Amino acid sequence: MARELKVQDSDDHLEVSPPLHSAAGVPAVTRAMRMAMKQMGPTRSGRTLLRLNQPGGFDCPGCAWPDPGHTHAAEFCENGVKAVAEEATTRRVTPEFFAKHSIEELRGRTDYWLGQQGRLTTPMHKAPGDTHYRPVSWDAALDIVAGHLRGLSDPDEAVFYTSGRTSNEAAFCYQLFARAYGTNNMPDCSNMCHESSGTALTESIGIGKGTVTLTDVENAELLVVAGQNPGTNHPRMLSALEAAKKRGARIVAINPLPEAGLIKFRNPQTPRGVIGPGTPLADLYLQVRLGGDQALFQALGHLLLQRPDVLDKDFISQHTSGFEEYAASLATLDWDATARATGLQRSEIEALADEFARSRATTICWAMGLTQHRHAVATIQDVVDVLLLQGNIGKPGAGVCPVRGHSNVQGDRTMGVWEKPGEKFLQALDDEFAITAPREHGYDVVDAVRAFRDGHAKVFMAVGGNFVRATSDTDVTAASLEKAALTVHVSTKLNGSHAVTGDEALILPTIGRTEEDLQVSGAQRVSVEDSMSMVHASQGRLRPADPTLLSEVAIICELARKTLPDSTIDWPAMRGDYRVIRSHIAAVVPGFEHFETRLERPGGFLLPSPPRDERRFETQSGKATFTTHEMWAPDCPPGHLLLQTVRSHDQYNTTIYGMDDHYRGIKDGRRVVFVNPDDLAELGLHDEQIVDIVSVWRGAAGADEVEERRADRFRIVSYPTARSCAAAYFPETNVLVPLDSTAKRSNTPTSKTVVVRLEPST
Ligand SMILES: Nc1nc2c(c(=O)[nH]1)N[C@H]1C(S)=C(S)[C@@H](COP(=O)(O)OP(=O)(O)OC[C@H]3O[C@@H](n4cnc5c(=O)[nH]c(N)nc54)[C@H](O)[C@@H]3O)O[C@H]1N2
Ligand SMILES: Nc1nc2c(c(=O)[nH]1)N[C@H]1C(S)=C(S)[C@@H](COP(=O)(O)OP(=O)(O)OC[C@H]3O[C@@H](n4cnc5c(=O)[nH]c(N)nc54)[C@H](O)[C@@H]3O)O[C@H]1N2
Ligand SMILES: [Mo]
Repeated sequence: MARELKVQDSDDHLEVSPPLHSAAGVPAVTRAMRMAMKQMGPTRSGRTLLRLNQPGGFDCPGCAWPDPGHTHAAEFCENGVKAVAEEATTRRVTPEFFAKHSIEELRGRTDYWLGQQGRLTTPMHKAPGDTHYRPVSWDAALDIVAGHLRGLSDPDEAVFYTSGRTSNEAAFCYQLFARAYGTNNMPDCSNMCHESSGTALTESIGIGKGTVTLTDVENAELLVVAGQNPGTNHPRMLSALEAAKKRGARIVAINPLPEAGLIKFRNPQTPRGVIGPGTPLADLYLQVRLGGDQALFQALGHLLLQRPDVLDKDFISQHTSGFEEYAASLATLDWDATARATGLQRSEIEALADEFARSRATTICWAMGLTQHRHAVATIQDVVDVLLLQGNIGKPGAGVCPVRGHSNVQGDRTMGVWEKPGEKFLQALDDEFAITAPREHGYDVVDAVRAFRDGHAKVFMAVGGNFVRATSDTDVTAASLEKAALTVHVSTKLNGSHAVTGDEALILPTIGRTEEDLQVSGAQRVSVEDSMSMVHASQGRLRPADPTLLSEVAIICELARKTLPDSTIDWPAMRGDYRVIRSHIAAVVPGFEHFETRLERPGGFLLPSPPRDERRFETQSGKATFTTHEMWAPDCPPGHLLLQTVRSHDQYNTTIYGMDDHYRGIKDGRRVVFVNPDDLAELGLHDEQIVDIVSVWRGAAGADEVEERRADRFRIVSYPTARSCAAAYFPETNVLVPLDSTAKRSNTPTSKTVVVRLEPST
């Protein structure tokens, strides 16, 4: 078991070929199956994959795209298979592994190498001053955490992070524990992800979630996909785009990169996709400059306002506020500024306006390409404004569709994992459990790093995720976490964050989605919420990676019991039977009435959405709100480029499945930077050259002093991206993103605009 695994971990064999123009198809699933066999072997692969996204099976730990009624016999995609294989692997990380590798040594390893070692099996403890993790009993491990928490002078010195894999049940217990303990310090991966969408939508339409269902996507007349790469990150979305296309929908892609999955889809589940030519997707492909979407949507608003015949005047007068001001702000447009910001021709923007004018039902989907910019919140509100002009909210085929990342990131928020909980939620929690939850807002991700850096926080606990590698400014984040008195990670797999420890540290291994969760009352199911507010059950059947593993719920409830001995909350009852947790959720969270029985329905149930269901907007004005913003776009000084940090096809955030980025033509390497050939010529650089990427940052207020950060030795790949824009993979490039470079109001790191220059490596 403890045999060393050889993992190729360098770019020595990097090969580059031209990018592809279509996505998916049989080769994709074949590639993924090969990966599954390598991790699980044939019998386990078959047994596991057949239960993916099936009634009575488990929810795919891949992305948050909904399942079409849980009916297809093989409702999985290439990346779902990879995500399952990564978790259901037969490889194991045992105490002998930790005896052999010091923490210092693990710190030098990539997340790929760490992840390939397999599943964690044993609670591990690093004592103060020690160089290695050593095995520890569950009881002793949880006593250590409880001891630290009880010893803090203020509950706000503890920080409780969550990644969006956590089930509703675990998330609910976790936030209850944090609040019963006395803090709202609950940063989560959302802070780095769709926080900008939540902030923008709550103000504009009164709810921080999308307003469409899968049926709406399939019935839209116009589908806009902006700042999203579904071919890699939400492959099952391509089936919905294909279905829409077959019904005559038009599709517009807005993206600086020509992403294969937006150009053409070869569906592995239809004959046409297997042997035929596939379905062309985007009718219009706008290669916008990074951060140019706000200018684009304002120009679109301007053009639509010139055509009163295409506006929905009844909707505007009955259901919206702020129209006059919005219309006045876009009565004229500076086309030169628009061209500079978007990098697009006026005729391209006019073509986009024609698409909108023709459509009676428009849905706009987006992901990280819109949310991770300084002006992300304003940009998303400008997107909503355009939809409001034509009444495209709360009617079939129309609405906003922020496509979520982690499979239960939306559910975790619904369960109260949030550093800024609302009064209504806290009041319901207080009533149900006879506690007084703290009212003061807590730290989000970036503020949590600052709190450790400045000595205000002392204990860091994470349920899932890879905080140090996923957060911006890796070196600053790592140095801050190292100041903690205790760091605790509840994890399935080893990752870079485990090698960045506080004075004392713990790794608590846990079971995953694919595995059976046995408690005193029997096998438990859990629930999750997808990107379109469908809640459904998930139940794993595989034997856990190790018989001693505890579930996330068990770890949290036992820790709560030890930390809060006087608590009147019955933690053991919740741990023993998750139905008890669900009955509390039903009492606290609106929309979860009769939770247990509604969970029986195959495919689950839909949570209410006032804008979608009844065009009701719970905003300040009681109406959907047009917002007016001054146009802004990132500045790119001469000799520099705007860098976006993206995912390759072979990774799940910081989990690296392999070293290829198939659709973009990259094989066996990750340290590449994609640059437009014309920019290369202008900068005096060339394809295949090895360069250091240097980010330059003047501070949020444009300070005089320039801060520089460096990532060494990337190979230039000449690539047809938008002008003055570059792209490279995260987490490697997170060292370049300054901690203080965040979106206004949502505080999300600006991972999609980093001003950089490229220097030939020495
Ligand atoms: N296989 C796989 N699936 C995943 C993930 C994964 O890592 N692997 N991650 C999950 C998570 S947590 C998330 S949040 C989602 C992320 O899903 P995506 O948002 O698709 O992920 P990114 O790779 O960050 O891609 C951003 C896309 O936006 C484009 N873009 C960047 N900047 C701009 C801009 O300024 N304007 C416009 N219009 N486009 C821009 C990029 O070119 C790219 O196509 O995927 C989820 N699903
Ligand atoms: N530069 C840059 N940085 C980014 C982004 C970007 O686009 N660019 N994207 C951001 C986004 S959108 C997101 S969502 C964040 C992601 O941030 P995180 O969610 O923190 O990171 P992940 O890489 O998804 O976490 C992977 C780890 O989760 C653990 N894990 C997996 N499954 C389970 C489980 O079932 N239970 C438990 N307890 N642990 C589990 C494993 O140990 C694994 O190593 O990263 C952000 N960081
Ligand atoms: Mo995400």
